[in-house]
Amino acid sequence: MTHYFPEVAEPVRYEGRDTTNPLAFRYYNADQIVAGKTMRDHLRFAICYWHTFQYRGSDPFGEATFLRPWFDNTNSLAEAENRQDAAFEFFQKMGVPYYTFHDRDIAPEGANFGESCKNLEHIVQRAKRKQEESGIKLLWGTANLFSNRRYTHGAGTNPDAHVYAYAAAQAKHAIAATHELGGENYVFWGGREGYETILNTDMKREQENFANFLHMAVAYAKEIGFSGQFLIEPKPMEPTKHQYDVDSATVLNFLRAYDLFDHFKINHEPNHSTLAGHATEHDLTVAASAGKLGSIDANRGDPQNGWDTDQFPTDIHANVMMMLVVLKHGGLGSGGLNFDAKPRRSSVDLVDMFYAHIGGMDSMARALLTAQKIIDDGILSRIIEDRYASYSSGIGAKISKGESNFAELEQYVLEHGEPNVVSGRQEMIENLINSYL
Ligand code: XUL
Ligand code: CO
Repeated sequence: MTHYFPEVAEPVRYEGRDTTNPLAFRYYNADQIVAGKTMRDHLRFAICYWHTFQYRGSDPFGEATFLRPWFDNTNSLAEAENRQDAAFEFFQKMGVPYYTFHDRDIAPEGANFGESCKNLEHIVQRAKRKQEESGIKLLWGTANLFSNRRYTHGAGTNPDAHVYAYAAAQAKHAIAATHELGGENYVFWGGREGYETILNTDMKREQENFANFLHMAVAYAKEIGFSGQFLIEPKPMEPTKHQYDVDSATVLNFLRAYDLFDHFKINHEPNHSTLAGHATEHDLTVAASAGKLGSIDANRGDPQNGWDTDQFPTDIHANVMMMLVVLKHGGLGSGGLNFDAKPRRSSVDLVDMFYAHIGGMDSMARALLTAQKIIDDGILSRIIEDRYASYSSGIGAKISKGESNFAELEQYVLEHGEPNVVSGRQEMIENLINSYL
């Protein structure tokens, strides 16, 4: 069998923070126990197929810069097999437990729908063997319902029922493939589920149709016995001008409105929150507070760019803010940290794929250790407890239990006069967090 990454002969190892080896982990020590769980089980890292094995470095102004040896420009099944061999070699060398894919990343579209399904089934059977041999598991699968020109007006929100049917048929096979491979989740990201101009759009109808699409997916999962978690990945724009799944709050409202709440959680992506004008920790907290934190597409944006740059998450402070929310809400469950991230176009070498993922894994591992220390020290939770202490007794407890009313509260104010304004201590708390970094 060809070896695609001869430069990195052995799997990447943990060598501790003082190592000078750029191809070693400084913080990610898979078997190290943190708060009763291994780092492996806390972080549940996944490598994505699309950026890592499909993306070739092209941008709107220039051609491919990554000359990957698994491409032969035939878009054939043989090419897909080579890509799959490269992918599994890379997963194993990086020591991640999981991977993720779109149906069209792993297998090419055929001349017609039936042929596309056959291609997918062939690659799925091969993936099954490779998963068994390597122990690598599928975190989630999804359908690419946005690249082909047929989806230019959307998939599950398309104004044409024929395209809608095509998207449903494709999703059916992608769910079946995910099930076949033991996928622990299945993702819906609505890249084209939105609109360009309201002048030609019936928004209510599109949203109702999309809700029906998701109900059909739930019914199909039940029919085939797929018990993985369904996830929706919010993003406000790009490629569509206005996408319906703007942010966590919008998605939760949609799920509640269309009786889908019990069947879905959120797949959060930091760079998508940024595009929605939120801090990542805000959007994550909205999902987590509703018990809907499903998984994370770990990446970061660029504060100076207004688009989805999908960079590796190497900002330690941002990662600590993220891990604080994750740990506080009991971890990622069946989700994980999926690197929906790509090296820059100028990082042209195969070895750059290793540096990129090592950086992401080490930064998240370091953030896990730091966030757990902050939690263990208890200062932050005491600050929050004290801040809301007035709701633990007296009139505050009555308010909390929903047992008060406006007249009683007016009487309280008449008796107690003007409240004492207390400091939020924001700067002190920010300094405290920095003292852990
Ligand atoms: C696009 C994006 C997707 C989803 C899966 O911005 O994040 O790759 O994660 O369709
Ligand atoms: Co994503």
